[in-house]
Amino acid sequence: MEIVKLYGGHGRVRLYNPVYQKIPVLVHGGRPICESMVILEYLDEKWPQQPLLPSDPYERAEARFWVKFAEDKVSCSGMIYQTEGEKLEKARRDALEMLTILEEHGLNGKKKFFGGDNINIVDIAFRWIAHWMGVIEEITGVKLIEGNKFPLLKAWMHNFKEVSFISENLPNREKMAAFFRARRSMILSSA
Ligand SMILES: N[C@@H](CCC(=O)N[C@@H](CS)C(=O)NCC(=O)O)C(=O)O
Repeated sequence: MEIVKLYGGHGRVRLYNPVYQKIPVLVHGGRPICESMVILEYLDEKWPQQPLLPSDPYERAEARFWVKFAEDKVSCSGMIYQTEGEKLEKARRDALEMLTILEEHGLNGKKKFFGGDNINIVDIAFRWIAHWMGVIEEITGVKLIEGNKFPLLKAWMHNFKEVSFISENLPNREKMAAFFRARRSMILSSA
């Protein structure tokens, strides 16, 4: 399997994802598949021996609900590193509201993961909370997950990053911080 992960503006992104020109794009057998969650559903259907979605229809619907929630809300965290002043304060409030919903409704009553004992598509949909969000907190100075506020989320972040195939594939934190710091100053200076 050839996995192509490129940043926007590069020719191959335009070639593989001409509609949105965004990453990630999975190129399998020369054919591109775009949109993170479409890619995950493709992997689930192509390699059913490693299921990402539950088999029970009701549980599948529940998982899809949270995946949609993750997609809808990823932008509020993105806004934190792209803004300052009042807009940043609004993005901070929105992100805290999203985390509170996850703590109270998403993880409550669950086991180690959103998927129960094992990682499923919902855990992967919220991967950015486990790794990327800390980087954004560091470069903006906005603290979201602090003290004893989100015990279930904190435990989940720990469990998620403990899984070997996750920890072995996490992007380098320093490189991420440098990338997003530079991107933040570029966005703010052109605003
Ligand atoms: N809904 C899309 C969102 C993709 C997206 O926003 N990708 C960003 C990076 S996370 C991107 O390619 N931005 C353009 C750029 O970085 O130049 C998905 O989940 O795949």
